[in-house]
Amino acid sequence: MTRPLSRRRLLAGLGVAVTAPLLSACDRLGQSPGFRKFLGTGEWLSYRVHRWIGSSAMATEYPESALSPVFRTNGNTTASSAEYQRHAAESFANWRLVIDGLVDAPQSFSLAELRAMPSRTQITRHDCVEGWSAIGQWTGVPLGALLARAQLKPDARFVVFHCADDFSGTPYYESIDLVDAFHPQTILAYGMNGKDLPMGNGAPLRLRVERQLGYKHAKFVMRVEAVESLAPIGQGSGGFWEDRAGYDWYAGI
Ligand SMILES: Nc1nc2c(c(=O)[nH]1)N[C@H]1C(S)=C(S)[C@@H](COP(=O)(O)O)O[C@H]1N2
Ligand SMILES: [Mo]
Repeated sequence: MTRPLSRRRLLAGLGVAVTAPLLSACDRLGQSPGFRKFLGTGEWLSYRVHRWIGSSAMATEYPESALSPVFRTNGNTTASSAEYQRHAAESFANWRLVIDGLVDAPQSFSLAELRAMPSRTQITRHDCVEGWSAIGQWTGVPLGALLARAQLKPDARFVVFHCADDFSGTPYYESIDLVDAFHPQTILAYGMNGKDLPMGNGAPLRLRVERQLGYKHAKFVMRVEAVESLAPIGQGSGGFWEDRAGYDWYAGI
């Protein structure tokens, strides 16, 4: 079990800027026996090691010359719901991202509002668990900035991404902890390779959580929900593939 004091000292020694509420939220997470049981043993080890040595470590960023000539699509390449198709037909002019759950100030943002906010552009490598990788450029709003506006309640532990698409009627969703949610490279991207995010890659908005595998990068994000526990969401394992196929919830690279 992590001793908060020594870890705080370690992080301070590394010169890593971690806000106190965030760190204590992470400590509380680690101390929660339910959460420990929720992860596999190897997964738990990798989660703890990553949290110990590098809560703020950055994923590698690449120069433009490294961009893959083709960034393939994978999984769903559209969402079949009538609502999503209507938004797509309107070029997402009336689409809104909702942020709710354990927040004091629920938010909703149009695409224009998101585009007007301070943005981050990063060129990173996407690694799919199926064995392919591609380097792409992503532009979007840091998730942390949106969560700061929504003001997380103290009992919020995870952030859930509800997507517009489904597989045979089961909606796609994903979730991450607050360390990844507030990581500077964690963005909700509306741009890819200098253009609007193509539908196949998750238009109008998709998550980039660069230190984890591809399936965590939820496409077609409609709603971001702050929760205390993942148990009541979907089948309770924290994501579509985690529920369906036993994929690790913590897919740290
Ligand atoms: N909503 C949604 N998000 C998703 C998926 C999906 O099918 N639906 N597939 C995941 C998988 S397995 C990968 S590898 C990436 C693929 O992203 P891309 O289509 O931009 O290559 O999206 C992830 N996010
Ligand atoms: Mo994937």
